[in-house]
Amino acid sequence: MMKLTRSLVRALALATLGLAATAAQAHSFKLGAIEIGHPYARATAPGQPSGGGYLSLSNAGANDRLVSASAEVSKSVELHTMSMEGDVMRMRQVDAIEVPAGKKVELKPGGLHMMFIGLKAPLKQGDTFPLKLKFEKAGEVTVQVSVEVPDTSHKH
Ligand SMILES: [Cu+2]
Repeated sequence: MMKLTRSLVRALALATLGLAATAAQAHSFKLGAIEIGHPYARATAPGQPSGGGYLSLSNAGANDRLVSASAEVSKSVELHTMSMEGDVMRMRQVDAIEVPAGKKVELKPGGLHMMFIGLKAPLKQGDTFPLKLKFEKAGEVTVQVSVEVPDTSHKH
């Protein structure tokens, strides 16, 4: 009885380690022909109402569109684009983000991004949280977002 329990515990511990290692090394997700690379969010200060989320979308299949995103960490997740209006960078909500066939689309600071609106708690560096992405054709996938501190030298 004791022996069985101990080996079970060891097996569970090894399985957990294996999963953690895989997540840290790869940190990309697949949904059919679409690969979702390095989903991350910026760490936020206490009281900050919203935060930015970023990832890359590589599409080896037919034209598709990212139509919505949702996460437990905030009331809603909006898809945003940034553009210059005169001398000012402004962001505005878009209905969908096009993911053309054979292309890689980057959601990154200063460009297309996700916005976690109405954060329930600050996003802390090192935390991860699930994010559900919905594509028009490929359907839905849940990815793990890692919370990172903004680093201007770190190109995504
Ligand atoms: Cu935004």
